[in-house]
Amino acid sequence: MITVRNYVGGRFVPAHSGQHMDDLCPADGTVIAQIPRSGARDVDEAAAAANEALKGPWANSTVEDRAQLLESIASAIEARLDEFAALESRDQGKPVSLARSVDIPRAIANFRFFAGAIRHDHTDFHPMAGALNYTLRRPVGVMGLITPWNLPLYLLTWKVAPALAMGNTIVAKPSELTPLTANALAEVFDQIGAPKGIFNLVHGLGAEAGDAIVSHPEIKGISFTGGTSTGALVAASAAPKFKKLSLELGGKNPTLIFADCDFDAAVEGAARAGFANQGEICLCGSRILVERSIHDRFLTALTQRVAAMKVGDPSAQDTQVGALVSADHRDKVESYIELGKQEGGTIECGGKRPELAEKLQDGYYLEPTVISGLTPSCRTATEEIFGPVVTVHPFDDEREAMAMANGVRYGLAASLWTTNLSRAHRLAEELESGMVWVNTWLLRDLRVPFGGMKDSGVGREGGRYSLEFFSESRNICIKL
Ligand code: TXE
Repeated sequence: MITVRNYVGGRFVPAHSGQHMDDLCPADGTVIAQIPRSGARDVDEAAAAANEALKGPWANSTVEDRAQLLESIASAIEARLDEFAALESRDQGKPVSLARSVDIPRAIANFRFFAGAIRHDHTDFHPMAGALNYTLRRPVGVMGLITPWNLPLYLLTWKVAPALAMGNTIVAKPSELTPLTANALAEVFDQIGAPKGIFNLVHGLGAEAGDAIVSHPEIKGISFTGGTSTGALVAASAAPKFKKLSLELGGKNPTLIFADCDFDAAVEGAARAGFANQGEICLCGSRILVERSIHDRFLTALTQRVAAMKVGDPSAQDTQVGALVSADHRDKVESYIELGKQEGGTIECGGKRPELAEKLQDGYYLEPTVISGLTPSCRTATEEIFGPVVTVHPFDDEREAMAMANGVRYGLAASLWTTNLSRAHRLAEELESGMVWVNTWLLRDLRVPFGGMKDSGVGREGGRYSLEFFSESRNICIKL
């Protein structure tokens, strides 16, 4: 049993409430940790520590100081790679092989990438008649970082690294469902002797600790990743205080399959996009739109591929689909499968809990599920399920495909499978989506803008977009 504490001003401390919450292991429902139930007072102290650190030697740190700090953090995580991967898998339910090959390496890469990014960064210079303008980028101040449970360390470090790179200090709150790798990250800060107070971690519920961060007057910016309805609450609380705000929210992303695609690659790509991390990735392609001439053949091949996925113990190396993050979340996903049936869908595969070994009986498993026969505008096909469920729909031509792809409130990501180059360019431009992949999915270059349009969020992070978000630009105009 792990006892987690907050990390404030370089010390591990309990919450003022004295209360703890159980952290459950999705694989078997056992309690693996106790986390502090923090509130406004804890956030106050964390914000004060972060403010204090802003005025200390950190304020005079050079780009090279900060780049080296980020590299030290990366190396310290790398030295504990297996431990971090095991923690992430136990806490989240994802296959340990995925945590080891994707989540933790990507967290390490986030620190190394932003160390490089600030070393090579430059700012604007605008000469004009009789004067010169140049832009300075200053830290925003104390940044509040609120992160979800699906990619816990990966998404937290995606914000921590650029925030520190630009000289800010941090009050972060990980999801109450998956606090363990954030806690291990605090241990890393402690172990490498990072300046005290630059990274503060407060655990607790969204409506308590999370809201206290968003509404805190000393916290000048909020970067939030989570559900769209929570994002609306965060925006409503932060906007009147004119905080810098970045919102990465939900998605209901289309995977568009044209008859001229590389068929086998498209089946493989659609399966991966639908079910990676149990479908618990905001970028997952959960609406598969297939040109009618290959629809039936595609549906059969996809169903075979998905039905063969190995579901079960996240700690087994050959598991492809682990446990969902919580019992509540599995209930939610199951309620959508029921809704899909009521809306007239056919369950092609999955749709129920798998039969697993005795020791996994209390885990939150669900078979990967493919549903066909639904109208594309029904709730199952347009609302974010965020689990191992995809719906498959036929279309007749590009116009209909575009109307279906764009006919949802979300606009985060899309993937397009075709060998027709001009169609790929044409439709990529028409898709209402922050990111479009052609003949691939989740191929990431950390320099590119990441984020969504419509109800999928506000703002972009990644590369210079992160550096801009985590800084204030100041123009200096010098008359010659
Ligand atoms: O996320 P929440 P939940 C979607 C997905 C999922 C749904 C709800 O559809 O089923 O959202 O998941 C903190 N003020 N995504 O409820 O609530 C919370 O503690 C400040 C998509 O777990 O959005 C956590 O740290 N903070 C998504 C973080 O917000 C608050 C990933 C996210 O939790 C808060 C996760 C408040 N009032 C869920 N309320 C993605 N896009 O990747 C909660 N929080």
